[in-house]
Amino acid sequence: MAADFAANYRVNLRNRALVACGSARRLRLPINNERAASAPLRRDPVRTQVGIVGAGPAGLLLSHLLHLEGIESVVLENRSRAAVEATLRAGVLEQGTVDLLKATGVGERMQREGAVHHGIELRFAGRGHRIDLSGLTGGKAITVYAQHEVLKDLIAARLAAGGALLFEARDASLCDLDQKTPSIRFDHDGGSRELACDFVAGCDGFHGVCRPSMPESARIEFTRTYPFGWFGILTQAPPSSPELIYTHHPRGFALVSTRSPDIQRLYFQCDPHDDVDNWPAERIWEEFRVRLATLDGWAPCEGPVLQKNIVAMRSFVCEPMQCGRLFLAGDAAHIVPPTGAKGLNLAVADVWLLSRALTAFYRDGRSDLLEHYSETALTRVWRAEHFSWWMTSMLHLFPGNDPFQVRLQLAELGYVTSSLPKATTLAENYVGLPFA
Ligand code: RFL
Ligand code: PHB
Repeated sequence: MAADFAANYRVNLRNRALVACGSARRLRLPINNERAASAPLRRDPVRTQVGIVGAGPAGLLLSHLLHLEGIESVVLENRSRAAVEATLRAGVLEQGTVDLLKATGVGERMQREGAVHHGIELRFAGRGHRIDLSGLTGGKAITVYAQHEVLKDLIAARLAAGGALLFEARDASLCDLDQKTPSIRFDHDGGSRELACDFVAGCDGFHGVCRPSMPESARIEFTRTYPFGWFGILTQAPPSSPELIYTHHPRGFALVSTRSPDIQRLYFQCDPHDDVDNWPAERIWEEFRVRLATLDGWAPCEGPVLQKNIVAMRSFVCEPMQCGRLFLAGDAAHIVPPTGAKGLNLAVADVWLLSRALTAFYRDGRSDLLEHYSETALTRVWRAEHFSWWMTSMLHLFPGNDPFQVRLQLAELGYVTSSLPKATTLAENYVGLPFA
């Protein structure tokens, strides 16, 4: 791989300048990647081109995309492989995410085991209304395939290709982000380590260390915390519906999703401070029965509750998504409430963009895509932020149960399900806008 890289590496970029697009502060940094890719990888590598913090969808996919372009990376993850592969999160993959996973050779099991959905149902006032996603978007669809299955596929692909994934790499800290060679210090296998890189990719999620490593004066953060959470269950039962159901109800939002022919995923809006232990299975099913009921007697298929959890809901964006040689991607830079099913897909779009920019840099000696990474990514991020906020606002019960607001929600739902342009807006955002 180093030889391929050397053949491609035509330009000496020693004095090229990279401009961070921080609105609060602008940094001009010389880039020197002469030593890139030449260091042999030992068990714990000491030198790489791109140091990636976090083995979630963003970090693993970035490492995979860079590998396909002959660019070396090392992924540092503070949890164990088993813990990463067991974390229950997203389920809906946009068309663009599916196409990218397929095109880059990691979509085989997703194609076999994932379920392609061509529509969703919006349910309100006791009636269901189908949004024909494919009909409204020229044939695009979503695929329901659990995030941890995507992670298993990416980890297997990276390991099969000899990729450097260091699990249980603890206490990472970033150094010299404004220097030619930033580095990541961390503990692994009982010792302190240091990884020198050309670039650091901060893919360590909302609670990671990368975003806080940017000086406060170099970033602006936008936050909205919602006064509700989602109570999610996994149940052993056949599907209640062939398509996802997003329900507006006087007692609050409910969502019917799926995982496999035997396992279903359902959510209902709850108090974010509630405790799952307050909810025995019978109480959970009673809540679903009430919220999902239709005038013609629809009821969910029930089964044993295998897992239950509560997630808080927030919108969050950090601007810019770059500081010197640190580039943020995924939840490290932005969070959306899960109502639009956008979080994982945004992480995928970010790292696709970042991989294009890094490839242009290493292969063609162009730094313009890196310079514009933050600005380009944020344009798409804010669109998804708006869509997720809009879906959340339209479907959830807000404190005070203001009848005026409820009437507005019902008017909006009536419009979305009866107007072709409005339904098309929902459909094209839901299946995913183009990556860039
Ligand atoms: P992740 O997945 O949080 O991964 C970050 C990784 O970094 C590690 N880490 C560190 N490693 C080393 N050193 C440190 N100091 C570290 N700090 C953290 C963590 O252990 C972790 O492994 O971020 P990433 O890669 O940006 O991916 C984002 C997605 O996980 C997230 O946006 C989605 O799960 C959101 N989401 C959904 N997105 C969708 O696109 N479609 C959906 O249907 C969907 N449904 C959901 C969701 C999120 C949910 N919850 C739990 C909030 C449903 C739910 C309920
Ligand atoms: C899921 O299946 O976990 C899921 C589906 C749709 C959403 C969020 C989560 O909007």
